Amino acid sequence: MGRFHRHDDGTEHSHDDEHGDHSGYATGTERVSVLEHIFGENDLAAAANRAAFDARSIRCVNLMSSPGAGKTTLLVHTLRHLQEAGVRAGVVEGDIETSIDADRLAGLGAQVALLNTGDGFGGECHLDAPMVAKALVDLDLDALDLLLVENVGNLVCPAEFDVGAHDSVMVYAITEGEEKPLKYPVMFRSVSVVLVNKMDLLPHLDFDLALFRDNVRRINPAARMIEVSARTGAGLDEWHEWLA
Ligand SMILES: Nc1nc2c(ncn2[C@@H]2O[C@H](COP(=O)(O)OP(=O)(O)O)[C@@H](O)[C@H]2O)c(=O)[nH]1
Ligand SMILES: [Mg+2]
Repeated sequence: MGRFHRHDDGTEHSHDDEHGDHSGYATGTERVSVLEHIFGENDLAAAANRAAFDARSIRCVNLMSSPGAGKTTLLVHTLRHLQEAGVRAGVVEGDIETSIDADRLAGLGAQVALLNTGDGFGGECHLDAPMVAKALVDLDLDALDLLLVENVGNLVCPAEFDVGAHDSVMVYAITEGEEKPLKYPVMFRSVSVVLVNKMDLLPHLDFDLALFRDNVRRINPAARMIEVSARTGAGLDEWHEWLA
């Protein structure tokens, strides 16, 4: 059996063609029931998170990517921008271990709640809604306009867990190649925006930008692609406008 998978319309099935089942669980209906239960619990917690945001008119955006694509570097720029724009921002910083990224975001005017997922089996590879709910306790939600969630770096699992965000955004580094939208379609399908990052490196790479854009379109025709460099700040105005 391939990985259990659920669509927004509620239909559920597994795919043999998307990505292999690396869970080590026995196959069969029992496993499907366990997964249904996990997703059901997660969806309840996600709805509660979203209700808490909506009650305070907070917009919540979930940032996902491979490790090292540039989420934290982007957040440094974005938090500076939000501070100047008078937007009261918060960050839920998800990492398997360490406070390295949370520390990088200190002093930029945002409330930061750190979530280390290392207690799970080998360290959870994604954030789920109950984890985010725990982090919310550390934030003064009444003093927030915008909450950014930096998910754990991974192109597979984070896309499968609703954390209660209103939108999901992917940071994609052009050093990752053109074909990843085809290899990780669940992730690319789950986002509204793909920030195509590390554009400053384009002259030094063989990266075929047109082919990458075509591949994203094949998987998610509605996704907006914004070319940026989180290192130099290029292209970030368009991203900040989208976020506003
Ligand atoms: N050249 C270049 N490097 C970048 C850019 N954005 C991030 N990096 C570098 O990529 C590495 C990983 O970035 P980080 O923000 O920690 O990625 P994260 O794991 O997604 O949070 C760091 O060495 C960054 O300096 C970019 O736009 N251009
Ligand atoms: Mg990071």
